[in-house]
Amino acid sequence: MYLIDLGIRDTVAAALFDLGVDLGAIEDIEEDPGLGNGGLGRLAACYLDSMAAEELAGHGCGLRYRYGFFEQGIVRGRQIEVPDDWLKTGFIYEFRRPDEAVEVRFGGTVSLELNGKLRYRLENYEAVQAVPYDVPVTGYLSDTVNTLRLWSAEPSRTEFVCSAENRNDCLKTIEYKNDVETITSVLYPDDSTHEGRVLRLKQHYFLTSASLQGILAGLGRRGIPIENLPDHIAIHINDTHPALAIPELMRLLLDEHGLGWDEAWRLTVATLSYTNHTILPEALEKWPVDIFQGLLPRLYIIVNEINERFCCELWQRYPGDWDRIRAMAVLADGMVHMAHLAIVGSHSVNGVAQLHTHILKERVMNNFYRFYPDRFTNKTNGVTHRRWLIKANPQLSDLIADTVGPDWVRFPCDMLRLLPHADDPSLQERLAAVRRYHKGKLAAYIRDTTGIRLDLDAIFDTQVKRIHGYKRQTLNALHILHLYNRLKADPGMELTPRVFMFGGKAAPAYHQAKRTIRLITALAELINNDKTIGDKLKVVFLENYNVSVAELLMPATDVSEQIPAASREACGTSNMKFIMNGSVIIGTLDGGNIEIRKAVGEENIVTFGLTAEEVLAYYERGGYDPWDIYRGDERVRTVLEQLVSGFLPADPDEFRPLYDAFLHHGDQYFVLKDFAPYVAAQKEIERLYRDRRRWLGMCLRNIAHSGKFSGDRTFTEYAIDIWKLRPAAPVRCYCSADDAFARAENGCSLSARFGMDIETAPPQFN
Ligand code: 8GP
Repeated sequence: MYLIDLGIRDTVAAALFDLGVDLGAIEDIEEDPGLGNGGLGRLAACYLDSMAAEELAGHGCGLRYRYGFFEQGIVRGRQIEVPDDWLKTGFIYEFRRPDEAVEVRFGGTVSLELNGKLRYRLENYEAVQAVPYDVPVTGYLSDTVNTLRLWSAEPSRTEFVCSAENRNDCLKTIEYKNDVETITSVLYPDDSTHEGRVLRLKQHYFLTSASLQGILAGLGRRGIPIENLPDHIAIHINDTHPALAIPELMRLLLDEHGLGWDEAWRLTVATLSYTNHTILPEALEKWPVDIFQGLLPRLYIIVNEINERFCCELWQRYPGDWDRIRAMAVLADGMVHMAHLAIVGSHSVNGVAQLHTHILKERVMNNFYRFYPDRFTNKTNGVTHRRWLIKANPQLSDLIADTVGPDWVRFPCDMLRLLPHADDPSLQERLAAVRRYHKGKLAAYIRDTTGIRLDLDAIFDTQVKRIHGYKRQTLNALHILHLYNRLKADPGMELTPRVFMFGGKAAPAYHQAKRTIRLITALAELINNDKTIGDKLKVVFLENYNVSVAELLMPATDVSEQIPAASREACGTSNMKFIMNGSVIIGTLDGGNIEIRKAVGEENIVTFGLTAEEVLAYYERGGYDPWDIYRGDERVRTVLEQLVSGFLPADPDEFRPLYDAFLHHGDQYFVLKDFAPYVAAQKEIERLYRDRRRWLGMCLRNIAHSGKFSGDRTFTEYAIDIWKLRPAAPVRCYCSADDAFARAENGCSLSARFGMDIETAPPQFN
């Protein structure tokens, strides 16, 4: 990306070519820093890219994990986890900054000292050194270089030589050193054990404390009085995990800067804002008080105070309504409720798609919405078209530029100018040639890595994302099994050849997700080796799905599977990356799919299944009876029985828990309920694909409307509505005016740039 941002990639590639070196091969050697897991982390990377491109001073803070998210291997059809040793050959883009190291303190006891003023002091704590490594974030053809600051945990006690006399001290020092290094050793430690949970909390605190200390130190260096903090700094909490930023900022303001509670609280709330990325309870963390208090005793006192004051406010508003107060409290039932803390301590709370925000407001966080109606806003996700289109698909980028002019790179809504040409056969054929080139490239990769050979005329159908029950890779798998059954029963059946591709990692302790991978690999073994069905069906599980694999897949995919149980997927971002590259979505009416459908038009997407309202109504009624479907739909009965009858080339007991989840545990993600509509939608996809002109027109219309889903639009909404950010240099125009201020003054809207209507509060640049 650095070469692209500097505008010299082609020059460097040509120069290397003259030297007999292939730039692409060098790029392939570079490791993807595996510092995130799914869409949440990748989204943050997209926004960093957008902020630098738009010349805004926006930086990221994270942890420099020694081992990134595990590398996935598939051995005998099952996932194995291999440590991701991404630093083994060094990471040349980072700069260690020991001069900016700070100390983070764990455990200890809190005492009060009276020194003119009452102050809390932490004693007998364990000190850890947080050392920043700065990674420059360049912007596309811009002068701005922002920073991604990654903190590494190092021992702060000086080393000493071990001898027979100091053996115990020596052992303690070794233990301490190991404990410290564990803090930033691995992303997502296993939280099924007590030790794992404590480690996660340590990581949360380490990140938030180090980052806040770094930010405040920077403010001090610029000579800015702490009282003016929110005028200069906006701190955004990316999901619930860093919610400790609230009590930690309070601690720094109270204990280090000597402010009073009310002033500190005002500054904290005005500085912090919070995005919620999922309504799944697993991410709305709660910490048992004993763990929290033991590890962070001073923060616990602060959280207690926040809770008491908040509960008093609630009491004034809802006198006597104990149930409501308990449901909203930050501390309740022996737990610290981090999502509650995040809402109470931030001036803005946003969801990541209209439906998701609606669900937060009306259901999951309804109590809070009623209490703080002005805090809640929506910011529908967007992804960087520079990585997902310009880098991943330079051929399509050139085709777009040839058709609409070069400005689309800065003004993604210019892609709308493709619309008048969407039915032009010559443009369609040029697009078809680009797509075929990428299908060939992907097929070569799959041949080299799995030995499976693909027919480029087949429909390339892709589902890549974390493996999770709600994302319903199982629905896709059951449909494949059903298609296979149809082909076996009627070998002459008319069917456009299909390649079903899957990619994604299962969390190490998530056994159902691992079984889902095994189910897919068993299907692949069965189907790919069955000569009687010719090449009509193929199933591929792509090992170790990551950003590099995604860049290969997006441009080569005809059909993108976006099929979560409605209401569960907050937004999704791969849906946006796929449409940018001209894929057609088959999807449920969930998250971002709804807004994509609105943008591209109902005729350019295939949707099916229960709506979010229907799913939520079922949840409220305690679910539905999957046996009704089992009894009423022979196709469902057949595929389910095939899971456990030994029909698949795997131990049938392996799939018994999946079978049980569908039938005996209420099918909580509505896989059986949505099976029939999904089968019908898949037939519709096939019908559309067979009409080549129609299909290529759909692809072009998807590309044309994708500008709205550029991360530049989203992050600009964050910058203007939430962070009240002042650009370091004039923001590149929103409507061909010269800067963001022009937008404020002449009322021109983002719609000119992104081809959409959005509601934004009037910009207030401070
Ligand atoms: C994801 C959402 O699942 C996805 O719909 C959304 O597009 C993406 O965030 C970006 O907004 N959420 C997570 O990855 C997530 O909540 N992860 C936490 C469990 C760790």
